[in-house]
Amino acid sequence: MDKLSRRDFLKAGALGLVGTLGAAASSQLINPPPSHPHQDGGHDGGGPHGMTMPNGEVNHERNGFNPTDTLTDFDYGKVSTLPSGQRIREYWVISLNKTIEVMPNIDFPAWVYAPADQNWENPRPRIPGPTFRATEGDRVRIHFFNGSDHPHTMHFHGIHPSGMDGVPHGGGLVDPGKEFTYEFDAIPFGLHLYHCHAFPLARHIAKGLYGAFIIDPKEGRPPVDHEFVMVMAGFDVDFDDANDFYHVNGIPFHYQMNPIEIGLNKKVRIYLVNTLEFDLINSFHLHANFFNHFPTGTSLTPTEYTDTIIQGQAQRGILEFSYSYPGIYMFHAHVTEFAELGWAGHFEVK
Ligand SMILES: [Cu+2]
Repeated sequence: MDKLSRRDFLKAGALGLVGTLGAAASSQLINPPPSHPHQDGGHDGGGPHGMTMPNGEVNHERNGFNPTDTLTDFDYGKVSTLPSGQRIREYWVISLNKTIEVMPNIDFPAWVYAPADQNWENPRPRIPGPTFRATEGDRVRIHFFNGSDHPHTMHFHGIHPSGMDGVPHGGGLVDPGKEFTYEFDAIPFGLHLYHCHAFPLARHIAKGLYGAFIIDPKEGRPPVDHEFVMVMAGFDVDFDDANDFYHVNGIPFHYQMNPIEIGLNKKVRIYLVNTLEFDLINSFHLHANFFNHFPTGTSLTPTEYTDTIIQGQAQRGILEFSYSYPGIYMFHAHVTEFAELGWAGHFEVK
């Protein structure tokens, strides 16, 4: 197969040269014929609203997850109480090799963290991995089994002992067929993340081994009507250490094709995490609105009222807003190239 580069994808979108790309690209890319009346002839081709769009949905069932469900899928674990009275949340996670259809007819040989029932039964592969959610001061115990064919770890951001840091030199590297239990207290409150820390690090992360880790403050956050988690990342489908597609919660363009419904004047809270490899920055821009930004979620007081934020890799923040006019509103990376390669979505305010 010809090498595909993101420049090729952009060029194809611009010039209608889809047929000149490799088979995989030509079978999925992107723009319908330039018949749209509002087509402006711009470089983004002829999709609806002048945007690039895939020509269909990926097979969510075969992938094992649907990003619409991921938005609100918070994993609180199996809850019990330690003799000390401390609450403990237990999780079972298995890493797997898993083929994910990231764009129609483009399969990516991913590595995934699959949440599972006790003793790793009924694993549920997904990208990103599960959104772990605990309360400040809880004990968190993660039973990790490596069901893939490469060594992996689970490296959590947070405050914990060295041996629980999920790095190779700390004993946290888990060989295929082996298990390891990570255990630590959930501190500090905020929005964190976890990812594999085996080397080569960029490759292990970019293959899909990342997820969000929310620690709620003891007293909680003010109630809202909608809470969504969004993990921003990319796919390097031709393994040239450059991203070909960008996405939120695993599938490029998903929320553009499947708008996220929110209520008029309802309060929205987004837990936004950037795990993108190979590009230095990512960003989030909200259309026709402004949001309060709580960087890393470690304070209950916002630091900024804005409509665009930038995140380097592992940066994260909580965004709060509401819409006072009904309609369809875009949100996307304001690295516009990323937006045209998948990192774009819609809110539908009703
Ligand atoms: Cu790994």
